Amino acid sequence: MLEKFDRYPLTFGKTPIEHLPRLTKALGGKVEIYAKREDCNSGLALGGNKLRKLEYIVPDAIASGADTLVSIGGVQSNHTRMVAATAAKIGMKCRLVQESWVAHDDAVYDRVGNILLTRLMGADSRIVDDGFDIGMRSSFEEAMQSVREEGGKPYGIPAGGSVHKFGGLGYVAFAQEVREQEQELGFTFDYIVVCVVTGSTQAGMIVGFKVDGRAKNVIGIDASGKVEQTRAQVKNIAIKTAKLIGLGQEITDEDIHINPDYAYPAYGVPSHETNEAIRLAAQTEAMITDPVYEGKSMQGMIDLVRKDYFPAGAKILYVHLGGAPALNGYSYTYRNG
Ligand code: 5PA
Repeated sequence: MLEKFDRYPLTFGKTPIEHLPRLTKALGGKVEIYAKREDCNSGLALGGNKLRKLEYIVPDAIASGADTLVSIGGVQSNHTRMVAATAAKIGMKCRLVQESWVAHDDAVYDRVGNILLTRLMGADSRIVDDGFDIGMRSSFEEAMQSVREEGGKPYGIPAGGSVHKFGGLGYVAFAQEVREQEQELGFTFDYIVVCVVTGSTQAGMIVGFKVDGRAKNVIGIDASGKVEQTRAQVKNIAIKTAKLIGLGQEITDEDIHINPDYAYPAYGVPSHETNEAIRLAAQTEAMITDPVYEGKSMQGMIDLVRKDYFPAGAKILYVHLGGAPALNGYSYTYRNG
């Protein structure tokens, strides 16, 4: 399905699927919980989901003759960290717009975690005041223009790599990888739980799992707090990606399952329940999730298990997309664990 697309390897290869027996037991043992460790996918600056997307974007960037990757995210964006890492690895420059997406104060929020790593890798990272939005921004266009004015050739990558024409391909490949691992494991997963914000991770999975009728079993847990915008973006990317790969099946509203219940109180701000979920995963499995993304999808999965949303005996694959560096920006929240 993806053979016709160039891929520039940035990851180690297949990511492990890990059984989580202590978390399974802590949640009553009625369903079996596994994690697919996208957070351990690469040696590039602590890795994460964006690298799967960037593997299909980089060949286009190189072919364009660009010398600078340009992208955008929040101050503690994982995506911009991954673009900075990719630029360093392929020998390009990197210009980033880091917007003030999160209503969160911590003395070192703009100095630690993702942004620290981003700066360390030599990216030119510029913090601006704009608030949260997953769409296209004027600050992004200004960053592109500033590279041009300095005589450089920019290559633009949208927020989360999502609305890029190849942004959905990485997670189509993910679905194929899961199918191969299911063969080795000797069973299939009934549900896949994944955090969703800018949309191409879930959209790629929807297209990839549509092949075997499982698109609707991909449960997106919204962390954007703007679920209608996110749902529309997921649908749009899934439709375009399906067309691009020649899927031959139509993506419909029934294929897109997004749960809005766990994004509160706001994007980037963990609720008490988010923090409890982060602690439970850490204390049962030493699996580290963050307050912006994976903590919310962990919270969602835990709550859905406790509510008996999943039938007894179901096998659930929690997809861990990375993001732990942001925890450093929440040092006060977790000062006592
Ligand atoms: C992000 C995104 P999508 O944006 O593809 O829906 O993925 C959501 C997601 N988990 C889930 C982690 C750890 C993520 O980093 N991060 C963004 C960023 O700027 O880092 C794009 C928002």
